[in-house]
Amino acid sequence: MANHRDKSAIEELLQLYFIMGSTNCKADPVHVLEQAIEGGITLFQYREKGPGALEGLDKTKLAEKLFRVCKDADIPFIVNDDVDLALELDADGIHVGQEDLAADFVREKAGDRIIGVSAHTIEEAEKAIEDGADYLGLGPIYPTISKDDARAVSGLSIIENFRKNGITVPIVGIGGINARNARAVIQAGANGVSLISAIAAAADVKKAAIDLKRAVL
Ligand code: 3NM
Repeated sequence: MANHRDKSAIEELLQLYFIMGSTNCKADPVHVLEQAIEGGITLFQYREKGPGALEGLDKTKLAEKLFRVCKDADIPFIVNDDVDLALELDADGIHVGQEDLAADFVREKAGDRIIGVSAHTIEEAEKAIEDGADYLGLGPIYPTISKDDARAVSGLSIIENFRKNGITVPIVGIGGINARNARAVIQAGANGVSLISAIAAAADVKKAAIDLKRAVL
C-alpha cells in the first residue's frame, strides 16, 4: 500500500472520484472500471450497497477483481464501510458515512490508510477531522437516484459554508453530479467530484469519464 495521505496528494486524488458496486453497472463491473480508468478517473471506491447488492464471498470476489484492475493502473482503491474487507485486500483506504463505523475506530484499525467521512454539518466535519479523517464527502449536492436513504439536497452552499467556516481539509462533492454541473462544485470550493451514475450507467463509460475530467480540470 502506497502512502497517499499527504493533503495535496489527496486533493489531487479527489478530482474525479468514481464510486460503484455491481448494482450500479449496466455492463460487467470489471469492464466498467477499466473503461472509467481509461477515461481518466483519479480514485475508485468499491461501494456494494442497496437492493440486490452482493454479500459474503461474492462481494469479496468482485472486490478482489476490481482491486486488481486498480492496482494494475495505479489507481488507489477505497472500500466503502467495510474495514475487514479493506484490511483483507490491503486497500488504500476506507470511506464511512455518519451511520457507519465511527471514524476514530476506523482510524485505529486502518493505520495509515486514507479515511474519508461523509459529513453534513460543521459539527460532523470537525468531529471527523478530530477522529482522523483525511477528506470529507459532502452531499447530496444535487438530487440523486443512487442512494435510497440520501438526505435532503444540500446544494452548493454546503461546500461554500464549510470553506467559510474554516474547514480546510480536502472536500469532495457527491450526489447527482454530471459533466454539466461538475465545474460548479469545484468553483464552490471542493477539490473534486465523486459520482456513481454519471459514469457507471453511461452508455459510453470511457467518454463519460473523459467529459467529466474536462469539466473538473
Ligand atoms: N452518498 P450519483 S449521495 C453514495 O449524499 C452517495 O452522502 C451521497 O450517486 C451522500 O452520483 C450518493 O449517481 C449517491 O448521484 C451518488
